[in-house]
Amino acid sequence: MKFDEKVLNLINYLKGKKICLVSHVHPDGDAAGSVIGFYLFLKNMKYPVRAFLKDGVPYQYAFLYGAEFIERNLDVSKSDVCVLLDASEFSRTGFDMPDLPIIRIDHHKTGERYSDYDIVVTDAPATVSLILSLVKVWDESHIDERVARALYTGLLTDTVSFIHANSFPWAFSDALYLSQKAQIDDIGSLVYERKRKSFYLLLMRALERLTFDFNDKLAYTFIKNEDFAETGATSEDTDGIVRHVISIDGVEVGINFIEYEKGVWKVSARGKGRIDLALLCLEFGGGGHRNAAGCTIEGSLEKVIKDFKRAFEKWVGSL
Ligand SMILES: [Mn+2]
Repeated sequence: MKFDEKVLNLINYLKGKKICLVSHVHPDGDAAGSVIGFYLFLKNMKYPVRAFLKDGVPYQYAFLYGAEFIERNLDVSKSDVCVLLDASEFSRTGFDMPDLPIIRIDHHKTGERYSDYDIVVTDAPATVSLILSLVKVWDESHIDERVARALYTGLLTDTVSFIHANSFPWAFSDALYLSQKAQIDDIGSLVYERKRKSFYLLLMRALERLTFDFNDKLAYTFIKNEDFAETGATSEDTDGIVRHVISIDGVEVGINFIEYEKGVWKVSARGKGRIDLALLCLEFGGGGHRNAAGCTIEGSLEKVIKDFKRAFEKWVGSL
């Protein structure tokens, strides 16, 4: 089925329904932007809609109008259908799977199919781009300034300020469209130039621990569970640390191992295109995109790094 047909089908299916929106834990700008943007659009349409993020809206995105309506405890008692945004699997939401039809709107490469109405487009720059395609067809007159600002925030962050390959040319046409709907020139500064002190305290530790391997093709660092308490940082402060690791010239894969829970390490992987990190992370039950992926590995830090390096070694030949 063609993309336009899929969009129309989904709109027809959602029409008249009570809709619940969810996205993943540790939400990034695309998760928060797509949930908030779609929520506000449906509200403008007078739909009964509720939106849930287990970890709430991180402080970087709390400036968005609509952030205050996002709930943290999933309650689907008044919903007919649950739309899963920007997540490859429902389990990524941190909520128990409700007894409702699930529809996935996403651009991650790996993951589950939940219904015939799913819209999964792996070359979309961001999930907000898929939401924008949908709301333009549904009723463009309800894309107001607030909706546009939320969607633009997802677009800006998932393309890392339009430097990622997923920017061309789709993201630029979305950005042009959204800039005509809303004032967006303050959003970059609101997202990127308001880091907390705790972010830098955590970053200092991470940079000090930077380790190189495989002739400097792999660089990694780690955040231990106790680092959070010692620096006053939260999971929101880990966002962006791995960018520093992958920004080093010559490094092909950059990793941040983060111990959110004692003995459970979230592997945040970034690449430059020569290794498919979604497939590499799939070996540990994770997934994502070619150049940005993640997975979880349990055990001591030494074991986790060893396990990851063993998997990495199989791919290093392609470098
Ligand atoms: Mn995304």
